[in-house]
Amino acid sequence: PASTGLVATHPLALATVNSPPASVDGFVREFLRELNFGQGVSLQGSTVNDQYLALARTVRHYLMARWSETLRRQRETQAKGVAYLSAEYLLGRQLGNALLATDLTDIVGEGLAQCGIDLADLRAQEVEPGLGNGGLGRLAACFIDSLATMSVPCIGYGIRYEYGIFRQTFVEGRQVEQPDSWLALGAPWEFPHPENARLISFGGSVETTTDEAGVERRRWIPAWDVNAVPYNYMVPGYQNGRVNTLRLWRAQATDAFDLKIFNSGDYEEAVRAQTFAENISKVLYPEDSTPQGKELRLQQQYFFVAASIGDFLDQQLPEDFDLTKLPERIIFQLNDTHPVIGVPELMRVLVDERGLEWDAAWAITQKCFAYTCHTLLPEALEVWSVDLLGKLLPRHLEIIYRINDDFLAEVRERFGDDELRIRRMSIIAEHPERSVRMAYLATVAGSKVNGVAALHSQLLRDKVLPDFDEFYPGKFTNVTNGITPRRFLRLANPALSELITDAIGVGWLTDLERLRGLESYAEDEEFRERFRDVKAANKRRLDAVLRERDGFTVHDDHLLDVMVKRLHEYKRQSLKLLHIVTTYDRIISGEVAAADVTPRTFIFGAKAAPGYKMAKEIIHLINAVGSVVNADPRVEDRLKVIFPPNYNVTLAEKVIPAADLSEQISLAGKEASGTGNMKFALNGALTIGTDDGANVEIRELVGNDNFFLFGMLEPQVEELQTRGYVPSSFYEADAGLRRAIDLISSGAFSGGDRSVFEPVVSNLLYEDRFMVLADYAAYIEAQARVDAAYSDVEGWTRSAILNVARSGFFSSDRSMRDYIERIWGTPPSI
Ligand code: CRA
Repeated sequence: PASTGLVATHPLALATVNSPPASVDGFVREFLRELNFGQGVSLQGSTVNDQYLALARTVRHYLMARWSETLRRQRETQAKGVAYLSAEYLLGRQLGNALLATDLTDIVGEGLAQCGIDLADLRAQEVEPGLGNGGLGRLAACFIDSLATMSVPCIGYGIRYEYGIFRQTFVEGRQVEQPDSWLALGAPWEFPHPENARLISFGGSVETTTDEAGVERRRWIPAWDVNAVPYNYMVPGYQNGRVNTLRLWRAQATDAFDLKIFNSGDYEEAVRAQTFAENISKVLYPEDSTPQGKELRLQQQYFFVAASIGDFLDQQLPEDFDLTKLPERIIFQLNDTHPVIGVPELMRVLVDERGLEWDAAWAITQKCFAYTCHTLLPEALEVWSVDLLGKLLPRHLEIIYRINDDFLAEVRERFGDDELRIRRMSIIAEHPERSVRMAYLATVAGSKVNGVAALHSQLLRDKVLPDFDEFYPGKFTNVTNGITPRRFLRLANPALSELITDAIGVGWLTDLERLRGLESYAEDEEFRERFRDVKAANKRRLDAVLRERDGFTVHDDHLLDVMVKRLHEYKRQSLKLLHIVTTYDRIISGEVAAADVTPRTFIFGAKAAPGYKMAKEIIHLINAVGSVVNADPRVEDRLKVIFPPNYNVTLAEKVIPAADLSEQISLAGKEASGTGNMKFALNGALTIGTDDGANVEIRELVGNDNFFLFGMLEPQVEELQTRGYVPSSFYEADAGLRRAIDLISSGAFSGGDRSVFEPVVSNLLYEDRFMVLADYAAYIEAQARVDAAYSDVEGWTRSAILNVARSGFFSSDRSMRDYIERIWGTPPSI
């Protein structure tokens, strides 16, 4: 109803309130008001958590007007936008980013100081939403940040997990997982909208019915359903007045479940039924790149994708919208295979619910989806058994079969009855059990398919989907990943940001290629000194954080050598470990004097999937090596191995700016892109790395002299594989390697017990799927180059500055431009 009179003109009835940046006084008033009326406490009586919640809500006020304005304009213009479908968003803390986006950091800092509160303490109070595993989830968060900053219409769709990625602790050096109850102290950034809940169905059967026109139609009769409740989050652009939306869905039992409670009289059973429904959004599956084919996981995928597509069609489009125009209005970007069930879902809605003909619906669907593949590991390519899929989503399985039949008919038309090819390309695999290959379905349905770095996209075409590449010329493309400079430079590294701005002025934060302007400063002695001061200050800051967090110290005269990423054998944390053990062995055997060793602190950060045994053994070994090396007086404190538990975005923001050396040492051809590698280079660390993923492009850009390349190239890996790789032969042939491995097997890191690390050692000697031993010698040699380079202080600083200056390409703003040009066709909008 239209409001009238006083209400219509009241400022609170217009969505423009609070939009101009506040004065300090204005801010204080609003903050105290939130504290009093929102939290129900006085300033004197408030806890840090009260203050944090009140502050978050106050900052939210300043985004509110921009948000409604963005939504209003989108309704009005109906400009083409992106619906980013992702099962993961690894957001990191929100407060700092919201302050940066609104340019309120100084005002808020000052206002809080007047209240006797330190802004830093309130920022530290925030528990980060860890709704992702690693690179893929963090990438989604960077992308939505960039789109908002570039004024491109985007809705991020995902799942509001009640428990995000587990909290990692170590007990006697072994990983122990704890639930991540990130919502426990309040969730001030979210806006729940239970009134907009959508019903999502599962199970049951499919019938044939005849509609009014006498046409036979298939109709899904589901067996059970749950409510999907949307929770909205603001995605503020950087100081541009735009706020996009991230919509995460929470599962809630429907009334049907309540009714069961009432009717059955079996209260316990009824509550169980309710729990069953709500389990769907309970917890993030903690596997990174190695999904388990769990039924609940498929439920999660369908749950959020069906809710999102339904929301888009019913809520975001005008009522009389002509669905044949859908591709002009939206592109659904599939973040890996996790949301691919959206393809048959859109077909089902168009055909079964909206009454379109199959061919018309398929023409729309094929234009509305695009698919990003994030991996090459065969075990990471999702497949769902036909039994499971048919039980949970019988109508969708039918639709998939029909898509496959039509597709294979086209293949036959082109290639004749080439049965081998048909079997290779079928969306349905027959062995080891009949199942749906989600990557194939995405490739057939997607208007474009992209890999995430140049090498990865090439290998995707040549090795994983060559038949499809041949069949669909022009469908495959590359978009190299990127990272947001707002979070990973401006927020994480204020000291370096200030130095940069002093040198080249403002503007680089939204146009990162301008960092090129720093190149000439690499030759400026005074600038180099200031650059080193920044690095040293960042090491001291990290030292303070780690002391308080875990009791570790970081020496600022040590080379800080960092390997932070998920624990995965292909990433080869064990290769890093062999380098450490070798250096240690050289000291204790007297081969080198401790005083002649470059002082280094090695930092690891890594979570292992709870069910991934070998990864957990490696974590245990890192901790064990650390305890021994750190305590051995012969080392004279020149080597330190520290492994702070629970590596997450918050810790990354402290570790990366302090790093000197970035370890990117995956076996060539296995790391699709990596994005940590970009964050380090942008913050002035040098990379030691293989010719893999985005390392290839980093090296090309920063220059060979400013990058430590080592190891086999991808074709050499392939060749060794075909020739037959025998890891023990490398052990036999290399005395240094033998000594390192023997030291581990001797029990030197396990109190003399030789059995403890036997599984790790045997795996390296007799299996070594990722060829750690084959690259060992090259790695040790490259580390010697690192030592030599580090001893030239000025030369190292020069290289570090050039890494910063030449990393502008890795801004996620550039990635978004590439997606827009090559895939989406969604220009910036007002
Ligand atoms: N695990 C890749 O392994 C890549 C990110 C984002 C990954 C990384 O090399 O940087 O995606 N793959 O593109 C993945 O999740 C399902 O596959 C990752 O994060």
